[in-house]
Amino acid sequence: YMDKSSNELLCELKKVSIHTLRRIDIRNHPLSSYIPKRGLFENKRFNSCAIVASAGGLKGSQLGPFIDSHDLVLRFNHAPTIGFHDDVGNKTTIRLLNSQVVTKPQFKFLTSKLYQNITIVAWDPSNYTASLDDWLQKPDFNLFPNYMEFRKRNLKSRLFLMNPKSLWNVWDYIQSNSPSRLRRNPPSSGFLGLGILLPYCNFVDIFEYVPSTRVTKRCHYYDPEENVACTFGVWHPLAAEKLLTYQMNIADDKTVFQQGFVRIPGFQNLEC
Ligand code: NCC
Repeated sequence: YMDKSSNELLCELKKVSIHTLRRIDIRNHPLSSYIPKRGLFENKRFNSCAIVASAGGLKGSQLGPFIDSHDLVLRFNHAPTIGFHDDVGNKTTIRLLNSQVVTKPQFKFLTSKLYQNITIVAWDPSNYTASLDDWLQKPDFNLFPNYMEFRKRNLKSRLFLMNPKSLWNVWDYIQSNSPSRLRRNPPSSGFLGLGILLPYCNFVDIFEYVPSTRVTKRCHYYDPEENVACTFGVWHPLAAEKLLTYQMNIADDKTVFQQGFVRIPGFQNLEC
């Protein structure tokens, strides 16, 4: 696996099932009727997509205008843009939220402007061996009440749930392409975001996920807290994800390590 090409790795990833939860997946469950009838982006396609990792290394990067020049911009959790436009831009097309952000009162999921008028995908980790029913009965953080309330308040909202099986499909993929044994913790939002976008984009630029020369002890660009685990991982298999992402990258090293982004070709243009 060490010398698989970008193309080989992506052709493998293309076969991994990564989907949002659909009504038919949970047919008779009360949650089912709250799920949007239409799928995530269906037949929509984007040329350029940007994923903004929340890393401290983005601070001072001045990448904002370039990030905003992408057709789609994905951000994570409660990562703000207001006050940080120069470094991270202000366009947000989609947010990927972990279930802590959906449930913990401090994030004000139901009322914050951060989550209005955009597409949202929320995810919650089931156990590796759990069935969909197990997960519905016992999610890690119970995101279903707020999910239903959010959808009730705005019937046109584009709020999706990730199929929890997809998390472990992605984990299996990372493990099978990693030299060391990984703990069974789900991938970070960062790698999940890549998996979600690749079918819809000609290419995906991921900002400050593979650390550039701006690398810092700082966890987030929006918060002074220092914690190197945010960049290199403790719970999520972050280091393995990042190595694999670097292996899929087609940009030159100056782009990756000076400018601070990797470019991953979308599934549309692959020859497998
Ligand atoms: O920090 P977090 O991640 O919200 O970051 C989003 C994604 O950006 C990439 N990242 C972040 C910081 C950094 N220094 N380097 C990076 O590469 C990672 O790919 C990361 O996934 C998450 O993945 O959802 C996570 O969420 C936080 C936290 O729950 C939310 O920010 C809400 O406060 C988790 N931290 C804790 O639970 C304390 C983090 O482990 C994973």
